[in-house]
Parts: sequence; C-alpha cells; structure tokens
Amino acid sequence: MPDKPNTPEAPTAPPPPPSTSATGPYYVTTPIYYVNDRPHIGHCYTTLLADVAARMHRLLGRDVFFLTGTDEHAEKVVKTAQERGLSPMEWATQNADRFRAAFDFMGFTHDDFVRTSEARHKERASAYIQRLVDSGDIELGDYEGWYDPSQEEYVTETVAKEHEYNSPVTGRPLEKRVEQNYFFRLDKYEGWLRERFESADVRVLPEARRNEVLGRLRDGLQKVPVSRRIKEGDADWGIRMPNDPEHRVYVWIEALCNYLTMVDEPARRKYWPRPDGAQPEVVHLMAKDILWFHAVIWPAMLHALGETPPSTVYAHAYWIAEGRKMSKSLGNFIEIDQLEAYGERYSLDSVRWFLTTQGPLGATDADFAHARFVEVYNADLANGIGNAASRVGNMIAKYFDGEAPDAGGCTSLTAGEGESAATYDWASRTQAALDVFTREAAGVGLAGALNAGLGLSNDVDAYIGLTRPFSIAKDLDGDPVIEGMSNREALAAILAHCAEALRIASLLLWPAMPEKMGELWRNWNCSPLNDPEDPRSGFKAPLSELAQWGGAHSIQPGQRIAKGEALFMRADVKEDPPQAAGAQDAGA
Ligand code: ME8
Repeated sequence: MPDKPNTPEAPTAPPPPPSTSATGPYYVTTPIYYVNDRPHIGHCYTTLLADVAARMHRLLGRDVFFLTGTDEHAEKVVKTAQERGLSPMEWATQNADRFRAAFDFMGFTHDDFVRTSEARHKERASAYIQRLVDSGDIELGDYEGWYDPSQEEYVTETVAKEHEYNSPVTGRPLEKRVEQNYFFRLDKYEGWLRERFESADVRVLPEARRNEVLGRLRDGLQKVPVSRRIKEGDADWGIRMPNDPEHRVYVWIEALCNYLTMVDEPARRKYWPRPDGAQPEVVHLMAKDILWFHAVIWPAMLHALGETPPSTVYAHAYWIAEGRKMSKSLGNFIEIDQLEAYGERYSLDSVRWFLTTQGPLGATDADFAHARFVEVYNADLANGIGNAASRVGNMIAKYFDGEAPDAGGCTSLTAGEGESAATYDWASRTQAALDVFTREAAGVGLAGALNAGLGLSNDVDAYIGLTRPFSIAKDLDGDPVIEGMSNREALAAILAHCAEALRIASLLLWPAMPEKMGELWRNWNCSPLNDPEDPRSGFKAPLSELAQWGGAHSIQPGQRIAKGEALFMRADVKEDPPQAAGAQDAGA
C-alpha cells in the first residue's frame, strides 16, 4: 500500500468517544511476560484487567478471546538457565508454569496461554518476518547504538544520556554496540501512524499516553533494528531470520507477533480484523513502559504485513508499594505469594476488587498500601455489597420465611421525609447503572463499570435506611406508612425491590468478584449461568436481558432466598498485613 506523505504538525484534538454499541468478537491481550521474572502484582494486575474486561464483554453477550502468556527468547533466559545447569527450555518451562499457576490462583479465564518457544508461534512469526523482507519493509544496514542488555533493547542517544549511559529501567550500564542488522522501515509509516491516532482508528488510551505518542512522533521515526548476528557459542534459542540464519530475530519484534500468531488460524481468524471483512475489536493492554512498541512499532508492522492495526492500545500506569517505587534493588515487589496471603485472609475476590478499582488504570500511579486495602475492603465489600446482601437476605428470611416477596406491580416508591426524601424508581435506576456499565466497559473504564454495580448496592442500603422495613415489620397492622398500601404490602414491595436491585448489582460486580457473586446467586437461586456450578458455562442471555427490571430473569415471588453466610467479614484495621508464606526460588 503506498505511503501517504507526512501530515504537518497539528494540535492534538481529543479522541472521539468510545463506541457504546460495540458488538461482534472482542479480542483482549496482555503483554507476554518475561519468563525470567517471578510473577508479581504488575503482571497479575494487567492480566486481571484483561480478565475483568473479558468477563464484562462475555456478560454483554460478545464472542471473546482472551490471550496471555510468556516471552521466552530473551538472552537472559539463556544466561540464567546456564547458571542453574538447565537448558533454556527447562528453565523457561519451570517459570512459565509459575505464571500459569499464579494466573490460576487469580481466577483468570484466558482462552489461551502462549509461550513464544512453541512451534505454533515460531513458525508463524518467522513467516511474517519473511513477508516483511519480501515487501522491502525489512532491509540490511549498519547499526550503532546504546544497548540495554538488562532489558534487551536499544535506547536512543537522548535517553542514554539522560540516564548517564545506564539502563533507564534497571540502572545497569548500557553497552555501545555496532552491528550489521536487519532493520524494519518504521520511518516509512510516520504519516500513516499519525492519521490512525488522529482519526482514532487506533485508540491510544488514556489520553495522556496518546499525547505522549503524538509528541514523540513529531521527533520523527527511525528504522528499527530487528535482528542480531548470532555469535559463536550462542545457544540455539529464539527465532532465526528466515532469509539469513546467521541472524536471530530481535526478541521484541518476535514477541509482538504473538498477538497475531495466536489467532492466525481458521477457527480464530474472526478475532483479527480483515481490511475487507469482519471488524472485531482488538484491545492490547499493558503498562506505560512498553507503550511505544504497542502503539507505534506493532501497528506499523501490521500495516506493512497488509493487516489491520489493533482498535485500542491501553497503557496503564504503575503500582507502587507502600508509597515507594517497586524495584529489584529495593526488593519490595509485591509478589504472587503476597497476593495469595491477602486472598487467604480477605478472599480472592477482595484482592481482585481492590486491584481493579484502586489500581493505576488511568495515567496516575497507584499505591498498594495495607491500610488502604483494609479501608476499601470494609467500605465497599464488608459494609457495602456484603452488608446489603445480608440485610436483605435476613429480612426476607425473617418476615417472608425465606421466600421472595411480591412487589405487587409497584416499581417506584418515594421514601424519607423532608430534605432526605427521595424517589426510587428502580427500573430507571437499574437501567442507568446498566448504561454506565456498558459505556465504561467499551472504553476500558473497568473501575467505572464496576462502581455502577457498587452504586446500586449502596442505593439499596440507603433505601433500607429511608424506608425502614424493619420498623414497618413491627407495625404490620398499624397506619399505612406508604399511601395506598397496607404495611404488609409495603414491606413486601420494599424487600422485593431490594432483592431485585441487588441481583442486578451482582451481575455488574461479577466480572471482578465471580466467586462471591456466584455464592450469592446460589443462595438466592438466581444464577444467570447455564450451569450455576460452572463459571465457564456461559450466560443464559446477554446482560441487557439479564438485567432487565421485572424481566424474564428477575427474582420471582416465592423464589427461595437463603440467608447464607456473610460474603465478607469485617476486617480489623489494626491487624498487621498478611505475610507471604515464604519467598520462592525463581528469577534472576
Ligand atoms: O515488557 N505496575 O515483559 P515484562 C503495573 N516481555 N504493571 C506492571 C508493573 C507495575 N509496577 N510492572 C510490570 C515485557 N507491569 C515484554 C512484553 S509484549 C509483546 C512483550 C506489567 O515481564 C505491565 O503490564 O517486563 C507491563 O507492561 C508488563 O508487566 C511488563 O512485563
């Protein structure tokens, strides 16, 4: 495809709002993680976001494919394996298994886990490289530059100087390297890329990150090295240049290809858009450290391959720990065993909730601080949805023998007196929450979507406070508290409203808290899953139907509502943070 001339510098207009009526397949990816590392909060966080997004879109009724995995061909894998007397593959397998185990613990529902050492990845990635050679997008040239061996990447002169010729990430010394390499002609695609960002064909989110990319584009684009000459004694690890086996494909270039290699087969091709065909949504999630590769190099590679670029590149900010940046030298990474200890004490769902709603989803870093964890746990979960569910379950048990009462056709009540009086029109309140959820999910606003669910549960709590069903129950034969209804009818209507609103809230909260909401559904006999015991069995209907007030899936009068155990016990703010079981032996 001919390249358009570069567009002149233009002020950056804000991106168009995300589509709210997205349908069709949805493909969400995480970075593939360096297999040399131990799984930590950062890896778990991005993968959790992908899991929550995948669950949200499945709930909305879309055909979802969720991919994660490990990036294995880094030089340091060879080095560490040697130090441990293992082959690179043995070492990579050990650590890839740790990632799998961590992701199982977190309850992730990825549809595939790619390891770049697998033939299915290597063969296709190699074919892409050959296509780029054939099209003239990859060519031979000399390269001299600053190489960061600890990160396996070249850094620009400006970045090298700024960090006094040390790695901007690990602080270890940079090396000057001169090599004859193959280069990808990224420079050809500057104008094309700018147009993609300006038209939001490729949405770069959040907006601060989009501005950063547009700013850097103005400095111009250079060719990108994509290979390294193999030295004598190098282990046979990685992918060779298909046209020149003396060279190995640079690990980053090959790693990016995973997003396509894993869906480049007939049954999965529907997940990658075709210029002339289906338009699924492709969402790449990552942190800001690797935005450039995903927002610039990868879309340009795809374009050169005649493929469509991803729809959304979302680069969140970082987790820090107790107010300090996490680093290897400080040894303060929150690792998976620490998250497991939190899961053990406060439930896995509370960890998922805290990370998703309090994490660095936008452009600002977020702090994992124990005191904050407990505060959020008590406010949102123990005193929030957990308490609302117990109150409603207990009252239905006590006043209606555990059978859902009949609202008698009433869907709206005005409660409270004077300034605190409020009208609760539940059909429109729940619809509004559903609209927020759907809109936020489309824009990767996962916390906003979940908070729409929490907001509904808080509404139920406030409604109970205003209508005081427990007082009405003490005076069933007294003067009507609500005009036009006996007190028994009012009590039934209020509790029916509460139960149905909480059922809808639970649907919106499920993507972050599948276990606890599954427990509530079992207690209340209202599971929307095809098989209530199998969280992967799919939903009976799309969310728009499931969450319809008074619709086919609503709580029916007479339905059993079991009290069940409290979903979340209140936590003691004075308790020390849970301790990880013990450091594991892994990583360099
Ligand atoms: O970069 N806060 O892998 P990686 C939040 N293999 N997220 C964090 C984080 C933090 N403090 N630290 C890491 C690589 N992450 C390449 C990717 S993709 C084709 C190749 C998360 O193991 C975040 O998602 O260094 C970040 O982008 C990723 O881990 C980097 O993982």
